[in-house]
Amino acid sequence: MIALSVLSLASNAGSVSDYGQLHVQGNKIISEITGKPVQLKGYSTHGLQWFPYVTGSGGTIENMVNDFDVQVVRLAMYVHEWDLGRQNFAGYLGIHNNIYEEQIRPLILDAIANDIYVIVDWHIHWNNPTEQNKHWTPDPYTNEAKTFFNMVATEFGDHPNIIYEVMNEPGHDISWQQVKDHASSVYSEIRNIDNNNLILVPSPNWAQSILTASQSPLTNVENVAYTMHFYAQSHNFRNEADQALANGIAIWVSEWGMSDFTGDGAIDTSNNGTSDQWVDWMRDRGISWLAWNFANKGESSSALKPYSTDDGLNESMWANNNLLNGSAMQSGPWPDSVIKDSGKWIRSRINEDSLPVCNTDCSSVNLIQAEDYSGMNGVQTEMTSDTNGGENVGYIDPGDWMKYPVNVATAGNYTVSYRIASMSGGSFQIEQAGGGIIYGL
Ligand code: IDC
Repeated sequence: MIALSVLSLASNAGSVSDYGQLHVQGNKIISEITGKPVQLKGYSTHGLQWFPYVTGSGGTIENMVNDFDVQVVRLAMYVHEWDLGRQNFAGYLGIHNNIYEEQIRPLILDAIANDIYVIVDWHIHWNNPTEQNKHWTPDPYTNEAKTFFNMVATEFGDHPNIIYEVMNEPGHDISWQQVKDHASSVYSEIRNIDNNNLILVPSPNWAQSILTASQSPLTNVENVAYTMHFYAQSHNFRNEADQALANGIAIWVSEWGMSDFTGDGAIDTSNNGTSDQWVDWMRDRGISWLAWNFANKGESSSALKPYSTDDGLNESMWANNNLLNGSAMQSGPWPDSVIKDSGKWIRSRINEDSLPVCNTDCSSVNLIQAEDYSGMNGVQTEMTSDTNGGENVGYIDPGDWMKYPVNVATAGNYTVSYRIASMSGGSFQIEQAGGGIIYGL
């Protein structure tokens, strides 16, 4: 039996109070508070050395939480990146060796103060630099990463807010084994100090070959999810990603953009367009995501327009530009006039309910995964190799049930189809709120 109940979903603010410690279980991220899968949504920063945030109370993070309802923010800490404009190496191991003290540390504190999750990202593009892509970094800086994450874990590891991303992206020249070597080394360093928080490991080939990662994940590790990155105008590898889920790994999209892979170019905000298909796909699988990027750069993936003197923003609230040599970011709040189309679209997708529910038009709901129940009696989930399956629900005895929050806002007739298999027959029914009304009879 399936019980449908009408529920309102938890608000976005205060995500860490709502969900607490996160744990990877099979291909899902589970909240220790609700015991159920969670999907978290938010934004990645741009390179904080170029677009520094206003830190502290009333700063950029607080306004991202208030205005954009982010539940998680990713701090892209560039490590060693050739900066064409400055003809020097930008980042933590480059000329911005103050970036941890000036940006990362205060922004972690801001995330904690605002009760959201925060990803600390070792933002490297690890590949052999070419004439065209001079910024690629030919070294993952594993030892430096260990020292860095040791420092972060020592100070913040007892906060469930913290998520470690041991590397942004390994390029096409880097083997999966090389990535695993770096990741295991940093993993052990973090686990010596912090046994609880989630660790994100990049999948190979610019975090796109998630299938490869799923075929040979790290062994003897706990609470590890694999990152997958895509740019909606350039990439569609959802089928491979479904196979990766079926292989049993948890996926975390720590970076995706509505633009093409350069971070710029046209974007598509249409229904069933390139971004819509991806975001629906992540919603239906409960995959957490962070959009690239929350900054005011003149590129289409950036949420905000480059500021100008007449846009009504209060310049005294801009980040101190001299400190890090960057283009200042304002603390917010941001009037609609400075938010780009991509920013408005992402904001509305962050704001929608995380579970696959139908709030307004139930005819548009296309898939609720069986294992995404919000409560149950007597059943168990298991991996399946069925197309788009992920997991299925089994061991169903008489009287067992699963519950799904579906908010049917408009009265009407709706068709529900379900996929079901049984070796010995049986019956199945859909009820409202556990029994009063039985549908479809
Ligand atoms: C891009 C920025 C762009 C910057 C470039 C090099 O959008 O302004 O000049 O990096 O630093 C990624 C990377 C991410 C890229 C993004 C878009 O993780 O750093 O940002 N991208 O190219 N992977 C795939 C795409």
